[in-house]
Amino acid sequence: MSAIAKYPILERVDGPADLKGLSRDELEGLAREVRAYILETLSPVGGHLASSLGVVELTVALHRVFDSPEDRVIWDVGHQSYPHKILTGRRGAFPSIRQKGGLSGFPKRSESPHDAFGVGHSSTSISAGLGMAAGRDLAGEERKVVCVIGDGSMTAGLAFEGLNHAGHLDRDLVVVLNDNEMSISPNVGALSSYLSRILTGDLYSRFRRDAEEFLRSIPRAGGAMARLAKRVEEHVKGFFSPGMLFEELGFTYVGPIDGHNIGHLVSAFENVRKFRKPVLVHVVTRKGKGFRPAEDQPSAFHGVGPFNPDDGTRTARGGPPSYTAVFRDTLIRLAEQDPRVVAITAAMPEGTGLDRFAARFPDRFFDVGIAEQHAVTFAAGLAAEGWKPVVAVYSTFLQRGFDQVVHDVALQHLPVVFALDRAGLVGADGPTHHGAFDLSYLRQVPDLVVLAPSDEDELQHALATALALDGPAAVRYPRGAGTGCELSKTPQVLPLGRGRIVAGDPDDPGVAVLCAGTVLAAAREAVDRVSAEGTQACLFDARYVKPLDRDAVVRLARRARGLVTVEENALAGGFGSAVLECLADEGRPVPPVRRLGLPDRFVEHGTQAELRRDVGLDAGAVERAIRSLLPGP
Ligand SMILES: Cc1ncc(C[n+]2csc(CCOP(=O)(O)OP(=O)(O)O)c2C)c(N)n1
Repeated sequence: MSAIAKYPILERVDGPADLKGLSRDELEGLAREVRAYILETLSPVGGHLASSLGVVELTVALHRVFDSPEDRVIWDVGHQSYPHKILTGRRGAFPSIRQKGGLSGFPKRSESPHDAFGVGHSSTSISAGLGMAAGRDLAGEERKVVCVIGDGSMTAGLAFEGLNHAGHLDRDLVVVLNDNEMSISPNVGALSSYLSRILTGDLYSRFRRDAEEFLRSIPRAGGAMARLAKRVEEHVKGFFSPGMLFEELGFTYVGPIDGHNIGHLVSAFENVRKFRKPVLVHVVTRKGKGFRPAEDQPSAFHGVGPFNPDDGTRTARGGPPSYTAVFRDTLIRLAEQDPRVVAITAAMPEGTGLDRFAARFPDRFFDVGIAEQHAVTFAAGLAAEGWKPVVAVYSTFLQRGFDQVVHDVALQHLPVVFALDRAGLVGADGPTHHGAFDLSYLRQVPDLVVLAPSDEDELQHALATALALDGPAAVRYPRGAGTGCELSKTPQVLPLGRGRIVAGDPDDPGVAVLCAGTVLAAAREAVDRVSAEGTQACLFDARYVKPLDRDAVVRLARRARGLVTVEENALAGGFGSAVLECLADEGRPVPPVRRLGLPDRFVEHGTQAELRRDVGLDAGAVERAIRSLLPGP
């Protein structure tokens, strides 16, 4: 069957302008086709499925009513932007999504004028949109700015900062709250309960009950008081607006609206278009809508690998356990031995592996919502009371909590452990998600111990070591499968600030290859290859980026003909920098050095293997670096 026959309405849509002439029935047909197209395209490759399926009707209605790109449509997080991409001229390119050279999985300003703001981290849309609204007003221009934010993303402080300022500035701004009661996992927190009480009407009933109780408690005073009581009783419903919280913040509240009813959505947006002040449109959607397996298991289908489009089954990944799984199991073992160990996630229980910890130790587990800054300071508070908090967070998202790491943890010498998952190149999620900077931004913090284990067994030891310290520590490890090495029965506490030689002779090293983290495997391959040809090379696993094993570095540098440093972190300020600083500080003559790591540019998306090859972090690149330090033929 030709593509045209399959998607007859969608095939006619090359941009939002093509939606303007469609009938209500055609808009509904278009939504069905967009959904089918997403399912067909993603089933062999995977991607952010459930959130995108949930906003199909919402996206159709937004592009029907608003005029992107003149009107700015800003998607929060952006993982739900697939229907937006399909309807804004990228239908044909959609099958390339998340693949090297293809469409990004997130809105990206350089990709399309319809992507008003680049994104990947959550809760930025209201601040960015308000800035655009303020910029528009300064320029005396006319256009709408529409921010679409999920109830999960609304839990972050940044979103509240934006709302607070928006009410104050009182500009023409539309915030669409896409409420599906889910973050990646079920949403948490008071705001989430508030929203569900709006939906059930429970808020009003409770308010009335409380008011009635209050009125009954007033003595029969008669006169003015009695008249007031009567009026309150009569008008209590009038007092009440379901979106009272948002009204108090200076927004006009519209909703709740069925987010799968295009007719209702279009009418609501047509009305809202006429407003000239902050409006919050509360839209209720179902995550995974239209694909039963995703509706039933929205967390599993949030970000998904290849799946069967008929029944949603997925093939289990074989091979060695992932670093996340080893962290997950080790932490549970260590927590069994030490009842002071507690664990914290910022809305990522599955992604970090803490879901099992939560099941095993429900009282010692905290999901704080998408609130990395709060997670860090909350952990500091727990540590101040003698607990041993482990904050499990993706490297890229800890960027949000940097000041808290410095001011609330390190400066106060509190023993908080940061388990940094997804350190290094993450692959298809691309530059918003690569954990490219943690070694640089953590290495400069006084008192903080930074461990970069080189395989999954080392990860076990690193975690045990971090938990045994009396100050703060970070342990970084990558996305994906481990090396398949044997796992020690008991995690060991490692000597502080000491690395280890894993191949070659440190007294006669030839070329010394110094590694931080799981790049060791590629380096080992390279060292094995050149050694097999009789070239002398020595391989050093630093284990710690801070404190650095200065003795070992100086000793190797004194005897080596050249040094290669390898890390999956930005070269600027990373492990290689630490090695050079150390040698400069020691006043040593430095042999020729090649530093391998992430370049001073944002690395795009692709598979991890493709990206490592591109940036020069595979075995071939290490081998070339070693050879470049040998005397010429
Ligand atoms: C700062 C930050 N922390 C964590 C994440 C990981 N993350 C991606 S989507 C998501 C849930 C978002 O929930 P919501 O906004 O309600 O959107 P939904 O997926 O439910 O449509 C999370 C936690 C992120 N993108 N950014």
